[in-house]
Amino acid sequence: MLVALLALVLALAWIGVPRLLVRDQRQTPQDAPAQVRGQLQNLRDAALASPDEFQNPKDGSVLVRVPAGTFLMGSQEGEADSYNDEKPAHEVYLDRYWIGKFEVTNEQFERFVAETGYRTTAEVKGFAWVWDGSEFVDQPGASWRTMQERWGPQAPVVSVSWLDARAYCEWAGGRLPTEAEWEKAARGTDGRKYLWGDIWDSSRAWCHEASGGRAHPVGELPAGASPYGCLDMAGNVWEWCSDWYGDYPSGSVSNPSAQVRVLIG
Ligand SMILES: [Ca+2]
Repeated sequence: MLVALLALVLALAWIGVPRLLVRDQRQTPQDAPAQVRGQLQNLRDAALASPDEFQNPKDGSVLVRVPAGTFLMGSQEGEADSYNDEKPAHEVYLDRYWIGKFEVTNEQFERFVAETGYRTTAEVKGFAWVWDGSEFVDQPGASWRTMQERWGPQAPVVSVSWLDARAYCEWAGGRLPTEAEWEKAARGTDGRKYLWGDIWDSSRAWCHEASGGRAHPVGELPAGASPYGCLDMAGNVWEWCSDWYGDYPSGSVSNPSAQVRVLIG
């Protein structure tokens, strides 16, 4: 699955940070275009709301419940379109958690900024890493604000650093998901390769060839929903995870995290 996602992401390169850039132990790019999908856990409201879905009043995010249990993480040896850093496939146990159904939008991020006065890394440094059609370039003056002007309030927020993403999630009452939490929310527990099954379908995700080279309002492709109902996990924009990057374990693990920031989906 990760393999599939990575393949997709590489195809998507108009926006996002190639995961391999994160792998070489350099500092995570502070101005990387990315967005956040807040993940809440043990929030009091969750227990009072629907058993499977509720809305976080702080930022308006819809959260879906992912039950406790194991799932298969990573790709099998010999699997087509797979990368070595996504192997071996291994069983992971996760406690129950809640994760954002949609990518966080510009409108939501603006609410966070209005309430806190937060300045993103790109705004402090005076530039952001922006896809120019063939590669990422440092673009003076670019930030989530300029990208909002370009793609609109319902598009996912981009040009936010990992620190920005973490700050947003903390403000919203949650945290970034680990890579394992993200992957389970995307592929469920039956070992499927893509969110919807084992066969790639470019009509279900805003991948490079279908997107027109731009981000789209979140949730426009319901046919691309994950088994838990999460949307745009494949395609649209990449999303920050809380983890540090690292080798996958060879055996089963429980509630893992790793060591270089992971950007996915
Ligand atoms: Ca995505």
